[in-house]
Amino acid sequence: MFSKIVIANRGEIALRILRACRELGIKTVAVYSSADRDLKHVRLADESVCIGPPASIDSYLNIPAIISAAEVTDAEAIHPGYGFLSENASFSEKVQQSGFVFIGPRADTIRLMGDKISAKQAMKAAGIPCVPGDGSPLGDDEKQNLKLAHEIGYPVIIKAAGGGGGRGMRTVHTEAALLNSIAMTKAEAASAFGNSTVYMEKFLEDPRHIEFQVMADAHGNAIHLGERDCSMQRRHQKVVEEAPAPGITEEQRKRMGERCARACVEIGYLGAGTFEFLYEKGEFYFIEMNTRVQVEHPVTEMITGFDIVKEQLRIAYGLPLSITQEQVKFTGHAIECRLNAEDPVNFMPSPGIISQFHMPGGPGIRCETHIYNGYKVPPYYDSMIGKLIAHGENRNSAIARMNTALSEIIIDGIKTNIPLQKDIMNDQGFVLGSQNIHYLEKKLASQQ
Ligand code: MV4
Repeated sequence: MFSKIVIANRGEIALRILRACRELGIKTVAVYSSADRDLKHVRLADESVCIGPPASIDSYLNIPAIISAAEVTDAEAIHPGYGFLSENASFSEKVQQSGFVFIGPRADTIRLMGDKISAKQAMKAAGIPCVPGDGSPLGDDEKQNLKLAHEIGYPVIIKAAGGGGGRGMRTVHTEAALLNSIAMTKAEAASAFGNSTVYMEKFLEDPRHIEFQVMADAHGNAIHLGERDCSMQRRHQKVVEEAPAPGITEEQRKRMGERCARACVEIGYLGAGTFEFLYEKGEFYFIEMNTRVQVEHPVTEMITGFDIVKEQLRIAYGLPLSITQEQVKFTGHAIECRLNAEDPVNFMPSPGIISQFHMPGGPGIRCETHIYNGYKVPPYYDSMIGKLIAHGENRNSAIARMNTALSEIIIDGIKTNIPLQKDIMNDQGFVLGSQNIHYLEKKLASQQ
């Protein structure tokens, strides 16, 4: 195994990676911005290197500083976590060129999936069902574009190849609006992503967001770890995630999971990955692939008993997958509530000092957070300060355990979304399950 790696991230995921390293006997190097000297994982790491001032662009996105940190500490590999440089193909390339291992897929795979058109084409070719629409770049021929939309049928959606995660897209409900919408999306894409390429798809009106977790090694093996439902979201930020997805049958799981794993083998995928689907009227439609470990990976870990982050490290070192598909067993149900330092009503960020923190516990409860008494939540980064995960023998028991944990947890000194999470866990529609991607926003709008 590696003897030392750099953790190129902050907050709860940096601590999660540090814990996996400890279990595997890997020494850790924490890299941190000058606003993050007091992060829990920085204190726990074997070594730490300050990589710049608070602004992400100067620190956690500062490629030369991070690679220098690996050089001066004589580390062998770099784990990017999620966000920041985790899906930056040129970072991964520079890490490799500098003689280090990037803990993630190959640079060309990251690049392939970063372009939503090439991702869709690759997945279509690998037998993954995609949203209707030919998945090729739209040209300048207006007649041709009108014809394509007519064939797909309105409503359609125009998406930027360089977008993803909800950025750079526009829905079109009538023929009269099509050409202007294409022009607008192209112009926005050019300025936001430096790439004006757009494509057209059928717009699905009320799908669920269901994603499959996969892991693939460098020896041609791939497995799936089932699916997660991430439909409870607001403005493309997930709020609650769960596994398994309510109502998805064992046959659907096996069929789609095995297709995703097979696609991984076909494209030479390496490490942990997620296939994002829209799910509507019993059908799955691929939209994007994420080439990183995700915030919501713990719900999959809870129902499989499998450590995704440890496996990422093993795979990056070149070891074969530690289990076969037949050894993957799903037990019970897990729910994750994201904990954000924000106003629960108007969602404004709420940085500041945590005057008091009590971690909840009990059977089936897992709390992934870097906060502690007296920790100061800086204003410079994402407002997520942790995640509460509840596992139970079934969905109702997971919800009951989450409710217990939410009533126990104390985070004082800053505003958090804990009141919102309590509200969601007691919402009739949430308790019923299987709600679509618009459910939470509609609920919040009705409460205004
Ligand atoms: C869609 C869609 C409906 N139809 N594509 C938003 C994020 C990005 N990953 C893709 N997104 C969507 N693509 C088609 N053809 C609706 C969304 C969408 C969405 C998807 C997943 C989770 C939340 C969402 C919220 C709004 C829109």
